[in-house]
Amino acid sequence: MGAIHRADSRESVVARLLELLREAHSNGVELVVFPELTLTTFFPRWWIEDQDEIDTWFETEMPGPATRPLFEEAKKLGIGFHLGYAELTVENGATRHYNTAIIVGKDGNLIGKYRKVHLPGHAEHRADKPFQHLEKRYFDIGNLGWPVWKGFNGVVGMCICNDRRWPETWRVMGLKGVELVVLGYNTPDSNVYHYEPVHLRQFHNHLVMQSSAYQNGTWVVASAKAGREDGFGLIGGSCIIAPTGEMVAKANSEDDELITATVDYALCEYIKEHQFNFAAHRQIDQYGLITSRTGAVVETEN
Ligand code: CDT
Repeated sequence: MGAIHRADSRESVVARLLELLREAHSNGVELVVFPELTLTTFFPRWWIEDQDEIDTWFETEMPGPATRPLFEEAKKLGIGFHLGYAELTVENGATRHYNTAIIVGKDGNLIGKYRKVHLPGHAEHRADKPFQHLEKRYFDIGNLGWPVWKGFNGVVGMCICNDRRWPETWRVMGLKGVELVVLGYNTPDSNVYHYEPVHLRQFHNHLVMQSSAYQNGTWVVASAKAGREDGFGLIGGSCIIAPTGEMVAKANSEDDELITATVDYALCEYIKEHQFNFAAHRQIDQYGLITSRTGAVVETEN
């Protein structure tokens, strides 16, 4: 997806999604992957004090009035889709805000929902910075783990943006036999904490997804927002990665653009049965620290 500005309405975004959906359908596509927080600008870059105003960036129902046309058209065309959005919900009497994604099947029924676990950025206002990254202020940590579902002739899972940088994300799904991970992302072209050249940000984006695809024997479909939203750049670089770690399709624009690939699940077996045959080679008695310790502690043997 190209840029979505602060003033752009959800209706105008959905009109763009519908165009992509129809183009995808005419290309024989079965599943379309839209980005993280598809329906609005990447609002965590803005400091907002008033909770009522913050809540205007969230969806209280899915589908809602603005998104229903997308669900209806997809069902009519018989095409599935993945959509990231900000979810406002009430759980056990408490209001919750999640960075959420769903997969909808070709029959229009919900296949699954995921809520982002690894929220990046900060919670406080950094007034000295040109933009903010306030996911830790605006969202609660996802509480659904990393489920996988049967769908699109394989085993499908999701993660969202910063989750893709963490090997734990992928290994949990890998241990559940995932064959296709779909994810959306909004990665600013500059780092909010320290200088980093754009080429390095794009390199890290692809590096983590290509290595994770290979290490877990899964296809990856990664859908970015790109271009400059109200002057703030996003790296884009949407791509489709095979279980060998090879990139088989990549966006070459910063606008709305369809890229496609045919997913051959036999390639998952090739990796899962040989190099990353978990049952044959994993040594779980050596991995305890991964779930018992959060931060690194220098702990030498001498
Ligand atoms: N949306 C999102 O998760 N973006 C992060 C940026 C991290 S920099 C604070 C990412 O991993 O791309």
